[in-house]
Formats: sequence, structure tokens, C-alpha cells
Amino acid sequence: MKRIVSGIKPTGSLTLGNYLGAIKQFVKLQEERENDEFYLFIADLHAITTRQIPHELRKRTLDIAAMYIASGLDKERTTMFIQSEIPQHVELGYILQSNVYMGELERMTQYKDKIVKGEDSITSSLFTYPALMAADILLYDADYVPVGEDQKQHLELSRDIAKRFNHYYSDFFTVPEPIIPSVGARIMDLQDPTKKMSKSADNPKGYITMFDEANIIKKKIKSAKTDSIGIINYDPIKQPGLANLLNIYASATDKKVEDIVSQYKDTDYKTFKEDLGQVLVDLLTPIQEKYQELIKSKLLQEILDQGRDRALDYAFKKMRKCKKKVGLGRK
Ligand code: ATP
Ligand code: LTN
Repeated sequence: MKRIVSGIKPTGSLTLGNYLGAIKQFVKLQEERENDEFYLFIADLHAITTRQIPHELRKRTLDIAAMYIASGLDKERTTMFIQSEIPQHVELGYILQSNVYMGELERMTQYKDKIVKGEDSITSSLFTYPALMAADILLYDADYVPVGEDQKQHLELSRDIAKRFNHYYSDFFTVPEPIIPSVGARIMDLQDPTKKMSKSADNPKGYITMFDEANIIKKKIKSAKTDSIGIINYDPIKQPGLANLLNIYASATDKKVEDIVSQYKDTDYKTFKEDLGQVLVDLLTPIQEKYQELIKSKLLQEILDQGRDRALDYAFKKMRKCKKKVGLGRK
């Protein structure tokens, strides 16, 4: 039995990027790996590394939980919980901060990007974020961590931290492996295909949220930036906008990009975009309907209560051993 762990920050409305890059993969893994255990959390502590409005943060936290279940996650086989309800994440995060170097944190591109953008209010927790992320993973002895491409570097650092700890204190943490999907790992912004689709982007035309209504989804796809070449072909360098749309289509339908290219090669961008809009509406509408049933339900609260209790049980035991190893406290 292997344990699979992942998290999502409740920083904005979930995007199609989060769905194709993370949620869908998680659901798929669960279907494929019948004997494995799945831990999934909503990373609210990570969210507050940048300013959040309290009532919105709380709402989004529940939204993500409901969306996960609505997307087909098996609630019986998933330990789903809210990160801040398990205090051991912070406790281990601190210990791991003491096992990671400033130079390593300075090399993290997610952090560097914010510096380059000239953001002035960079908090110290944004800087130490990868240590908390390592704690999220190592606390549960995760074997696998399914994430999008952007998290690869953080995961490498989590592995380094685990190995360093194990080397100094003797074997203790499982060294986790990332699982990055071959298609859909990096969905790009619809208006600027050089940037990843992000829920905290400024221009809402650049992303599709999982809550967007059918006409909005179709409109956003229709106005997605393409090129003047006008031929349906997969060329991420010369036709980055179209390549992104082809990737979205492939990931949403589980088809191969080549097959989609041959299906549409004698048509035009307009036809392709109309079909893609419909594909996404067909994909998201049933999820949105299930979300509506769940969001106000007692069931969602029960799932989160049960998840918290199970996660707490594991985390408490692991931390007790961890503190002993490090020499903290009396016994
Ligand atoms: P932000 O956009 O605010 O930086 P985020 O969406 O990248 O946030 P998370 O919510 O924590 O951050 O991401 C959850 C998961 O979704 C991660 O596994 C991440 O790799 C994946 N993900 C996020 N954006 C994309 C994208 N554009 N394409 C594919 N996967 C993505
Ligand atoms: N850092 C991730 C979210 C995240 C995560 C995790 C993902 C926090 N803790 C543990 C996988 C495992 C992000 O910004 N997307």
C-alpha cells in the first residue's frame, strides 16, 4: 500500500488549470490505484502567505473541498482535510525550516518570480513556504505527490530536505516521488500563452474557472489569443495559443494531440474553438451541478470532520516520534 498526498491553496477560484493539472489527475490515480491511500488537503496556511480577505478565504476553502468531491473523488477512500486544522503541519514546518538553507529557498522560482515582478510586500512566510510544503508531505510519509509542472522544484526541495534529515537523524521520512501528468501539466493563460493559467491572474479573460457558466466558458475560448497562421497544427513555439488550446482539448477528453490535429486539420480556428468550448461545457456542467448539491450539505462537513480526525491521528504520532528524534522536550 502506498500513500498519495496533495494539496491546493484556496487563493482564488479554482481554474481549469487546477482541474486538468491536479484534480483530474488525482481522481484518475484513485481509479487506477485501488489499494492505495489518498490524503488531500486544502492548504489554507499557504494561502495566507499573501493577503486574503477572511470570509473569502473561508468560503474558498469549502469550495475546493466540494469541488474535489464533485469532480469524482471517492469520499470513502480519501482523507480530505483542512491544513490549519492539523497543527502538526506548522510544528513540522518549523523543524524543517531548520533543515533548509537560505540559498535553497532563494533559488525557488515561485518566490523569485514575485521578486522579479517587483512586489514589495513579500512576507517571510512566502519565503519559507517550501519548508511548510515539505512538512505537508513528509508528515504523512507520502510515497507519491501528484502536482502540476510548476511544483516540481518545490517537490525536489522536499526530497532534499527529507534526505538531509534522514542522513543526520537516521532514517525517518519517506522520500516522496512527484507524479506529473504527461498532458495538462501546464495549462497556459488564454490571453498570454507564455504564462501559466493562474487563479490569481489580473485578467479574468485569461482563465476559465470551474464556476464559469456555459456562455462565459464559450466566450473565453472564442476570444483566446491565437495567431495569424490560421492552420490547425501543434507548434508550441510558433503557435503557442493554439498549442495550449490543443493541450486543453487533449487533457479534457483524454485524446492524443495528434488525433485532434488530424480531426480538425481541414477546418478553421473558429470551428475548433466552438467545439472546444462545448467540450469544456460538457465537462464542467455536471461537476458544477454536483458542487451545488454538496456545498451546503451536512455530508461535506462530515467528510471534513472525518478527514481531520484521521489526519490528526497520523500527524500526532509522527510528530511525537519526530520530536524525540530531534531531541526536543523531555521524552
Ligand atoms: P496561483 O495560480 O494562485 O499561483 P495555483 O493554482 O498555482 O495558484 P494551487 O492552487 O496550490 O496553486 O495549485 C494546485 C495544483 O494545481 C498544483 O498541483 C498545481 O501544480 C496545479 N496547477 C496550478 N495551475 C496549473 C496550470 N496552469 N496547469 C496545470 N496545473 C496547474
Ligand atoms: N505549493 C502548492 C500547494 C501545496 C501542495 C502541498 C501541493 C501546498 N502544500 C503539498 C502538493 C503537496 C502550490 O502552490 N500549488
